[in-house]
Amino acid sequence: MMEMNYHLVMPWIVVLSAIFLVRSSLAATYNVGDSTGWATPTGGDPYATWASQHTFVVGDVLVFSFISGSHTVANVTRSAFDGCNTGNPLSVQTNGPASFTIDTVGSHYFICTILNHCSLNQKLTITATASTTNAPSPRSPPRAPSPNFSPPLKNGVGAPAMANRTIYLMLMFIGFLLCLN
Ligand SMILES: [Cu+2]
Repeated sequence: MMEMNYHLVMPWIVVLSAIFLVRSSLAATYNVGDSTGWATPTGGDPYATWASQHTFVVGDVLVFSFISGSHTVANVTRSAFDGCNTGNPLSVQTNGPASFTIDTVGSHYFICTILNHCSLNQKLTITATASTTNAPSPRSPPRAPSPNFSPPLKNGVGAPAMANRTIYLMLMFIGFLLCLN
């Protein structure tokens, strides 16, 4: 047990490190609010807390989970976010779960347009930086900010996950080959 066979172990360390590096820079899918989903907070500012616990890059997908009719998710300007102005959003999605692909660097603002939910802090702002691996981003072409773009959910959630899995499999295969040598 004390004698580690470095010939066998080293390739795996390399592979695991590579997986970690690739993972940390690839676009990812986030469930906003985690298990709470997109709901009206009963106190505090949980979505600010949630956002502060994550880092976002262009290409990431935000999934807002809510029952259609109970909430909405509107992409709004900063001033509309600050003032909870629901009048003139950039886009609104009324069907939950709703996904939003972050397609530009910088800050993005989301609010619920139902009743006074925004005033109760059902609002989220995130700031995205450039992705290190897919700068021109062939996987995420600029998406029309169409409000009723119904199938984006499957594409948005599935594509990055699929790319991740492909890279995992490739790295596992490389590790396997290294072990054979
Ligand atoms: Cu709401």
